[in-house]
Amino acid sequence: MFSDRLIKRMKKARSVAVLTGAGVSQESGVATFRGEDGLWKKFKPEELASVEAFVKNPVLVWEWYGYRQKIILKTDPNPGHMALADMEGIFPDFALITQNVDGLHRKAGSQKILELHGNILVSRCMSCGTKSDRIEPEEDGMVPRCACGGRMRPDVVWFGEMLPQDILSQAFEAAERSDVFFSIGTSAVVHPAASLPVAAKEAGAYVVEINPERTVLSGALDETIIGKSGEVLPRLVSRLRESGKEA
Ligand code: BJW
Ligand code: ZN
Repeated sequence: MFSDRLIKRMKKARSVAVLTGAGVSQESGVATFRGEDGLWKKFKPEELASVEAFVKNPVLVWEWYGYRQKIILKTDPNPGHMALADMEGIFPDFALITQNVDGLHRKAGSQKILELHGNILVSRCMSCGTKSDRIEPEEDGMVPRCACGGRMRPDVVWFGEMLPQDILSQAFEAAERSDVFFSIGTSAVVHPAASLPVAAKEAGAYVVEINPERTVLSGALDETIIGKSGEVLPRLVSRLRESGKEA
């Protein structure tokens, strides 16, 4: 399953960066966005994940986020999340960059996490910016309000919105200084996150994708390991430990 080239690069690596997407949480029971069982099969992204959509129909948008929050609260990290938490202890410089908003990497014990698209379990007031970790809305058909009277929205990054700039800069820096970069469980169509594997490759990293399917990026990377992250990652960590790689 693992090429000699990859194991050799990983044994020598000081700096490793990982980009994760919705596929990493699929084995925890969180639906991906695109693909056969993807969330966007039922809902169009532009109808739900943009400021325009929220302004047009805040009740519908909150129903979708409330539904997902309730699912996410009941989920637990899977062996893929756990293996990534283990990897943090193996390399002196390790960055976990995630597009996921479910908080499962933190629940698995990862500490150095760069959340590019925010956190679905946090809400933010559109008027005063106050954040809350109350699960919203308490009833269907409601739009939660802040104490100031402003509308609360999920603290995530919607289409057309800027990503948090300090986190994005740290992500590009980590990608560019990495010796090995992994793109795991992402369709790699949403930018700027999808530019990270390319930036890593251009800066000289060995770039590896882990996904049950090839993606638009596969041809531009060093290798694609076809498989589920919850199966591939624990085997990779075991293989590294067998090869004598320890922090
Ligand atoms: C498994 C598996 C298993 C399944 N194991 N794998 C450059 C070019 C073109 C467009 C743009 C560009 N720059 C910016 C844009 C516009 C836009 C964009 O990228 N559009 C494209 C879609 C065309 N980007 C933006 O608007 C971003 N903002 C921005 O750039 O601001 C600057 C700016 C502003 C204004 C004008 C100009 C510039 C913001 C993007 C925000 C994305 N937000 C979302 C919603 C978050 C909140 C929520 O959760 O509701 O983030 S969209 C959604 O997609 C979510 C995800 O994080 C993101 C990525 O999806 P991901 O993780 O890749 O999931 P999937 O479902 O696509 O893929 C899952 C994969 O897993 C599949 O490959 C499966 O095979 C695999 N898999 N089982 C491993 N067991
Ligand atoms: Zn407020």
